[in-house]
Amino acid sequence: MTLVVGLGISGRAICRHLSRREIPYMVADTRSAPPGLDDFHAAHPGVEIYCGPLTGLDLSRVEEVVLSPGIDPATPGLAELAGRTRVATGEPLVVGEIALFVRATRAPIAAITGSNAKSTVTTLLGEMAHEAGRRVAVGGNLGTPALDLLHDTPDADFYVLELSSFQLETTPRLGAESAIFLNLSEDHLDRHRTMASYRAAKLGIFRGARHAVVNAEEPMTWPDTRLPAQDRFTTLAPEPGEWGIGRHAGETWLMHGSEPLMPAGEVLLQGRHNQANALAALAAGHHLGLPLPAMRRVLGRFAGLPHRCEWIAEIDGVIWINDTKGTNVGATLAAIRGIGPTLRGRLILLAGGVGKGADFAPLATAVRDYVRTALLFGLDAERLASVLSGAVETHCVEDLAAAMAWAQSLAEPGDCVLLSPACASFDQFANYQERGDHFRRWVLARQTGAEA
Ligand code: UMA
Ligand code: ADP
Repeated sequence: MTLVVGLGISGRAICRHLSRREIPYMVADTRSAPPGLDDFHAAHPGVEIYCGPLTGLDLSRVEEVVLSPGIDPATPGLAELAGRTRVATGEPLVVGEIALFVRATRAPIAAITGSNAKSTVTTLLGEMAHEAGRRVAVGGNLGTPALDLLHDTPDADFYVLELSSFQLETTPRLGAESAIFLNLSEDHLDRHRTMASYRAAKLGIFRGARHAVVNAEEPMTWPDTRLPAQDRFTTLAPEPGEWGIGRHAGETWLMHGSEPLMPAGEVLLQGRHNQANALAALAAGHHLGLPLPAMRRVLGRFAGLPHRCEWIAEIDGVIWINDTKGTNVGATLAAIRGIGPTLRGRLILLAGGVGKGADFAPLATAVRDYVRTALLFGLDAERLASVLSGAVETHCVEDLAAAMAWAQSLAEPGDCVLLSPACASFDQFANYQERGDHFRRWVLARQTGAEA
């Protein structure tokens, strides 16, 4: 009997996968009443479901445990199973959904991880493959859960998977054709506790990989072991063989070593950090045999995903940008540094929520350089204020709505109101999308009012 832990998006995908393969399983969820329980019962009649603390579970019939990413393997009831292996296969007893994915397909996998830019690079690489006429399926931590891709696109030439540290932590061997580790900055320390164990989880992307793409400027993204092939990207002038940014014909170009690839100005995504993202996608695409003209066309037209530095409106000379996906310090820094220098005025920063144990201090310098006022809300508002108040004027407010109302009264023509919270949303919202949607609705309603 397999035990599936967690009844969220991944848990349900794991159950569908096991049902399709007629592998017997039961389900456990640590919550007393997980959302959607009745629907699950209806879709999977006869499947045993346990709700509550995992210490109350009888594991005597369990041959394998498949964890959802939101479940910490150190949870009491599971922690005792760490290090145990399955007698039949010698694999760890406790794995995650991606271990089942690897077992079920022989198609090549391009895998993307990092603290930021995973979704952007995953989408870019997927679009590049489509453009090149390849049968590609894209998902994982973004969009369709990995195991559903196998069912939806069983004949894929290759799979492009965005993978989180939580998913990699429970994947014994990924065996990726190309493994991309974009960057590493503080995130999820409430779960991983130290940067060393957060990084160790992410390094799982390289287990069994044939090719790596790493950030030349961030040694923390480099594998600890030698892989058959490796590409490095940088936003500086590239060393021979590196993917970087250099001068060609009097212009700034994306380069592969000394070979010019495309003018940087033709990349529609804005900001230096997005040029790094483009280079990472180009390096992986090159390894996967995608032709440069197809990759260039995608970079020339891809305007970015919603909720990532998304331009919503300009009202009375003030620009409103939704970067709700800025859920950690690294992303918010990239947004401030990317947008700040382009303004006539200054930024009004809306930030706060659940800081996941991160140190906010690295924000102070960029905030001093580009922010007029920081309006802070949510669980960690005070902690943010204690770091930022030395740099700029700060105010702690009840919630995002209050922050937006205040921002509107403070902003001057030429300014930009930027929602880039540096925090997760779940103290006041269901998820980051709901937070961004709230921002967008509020702004668009003001725009309609302003135009009326
Ligand atoms: N939960 C419990 N008890 C349980 C099961 C879940 O309390 O028994 C709680 C968890 O603590 C968590 C929430 O329920 O807060 C969701 O957990 P889950 O594992 O059921 O999550 P899914 O709904 O399966 O969604 C997951 C990813 N979420 C997490 O890793 C927390 C989604 O990424 C992903 O899109 C989805 O699988 C499909 O692959 C979201 C995310 O925030 C966007 N990811 C983090 C990030 O990107 O930084 C890692
Ligand atoms: P992820 O899936 O890793 O969360 P996203 O592509 O959704 O990545 O972007 C998350 C956040 O990171 C957004 O706020 C985005 O603007 C920001 N971001 C994008 N690229 C970079 C980068 N190279 N470095 C730092 N932050 C980035």
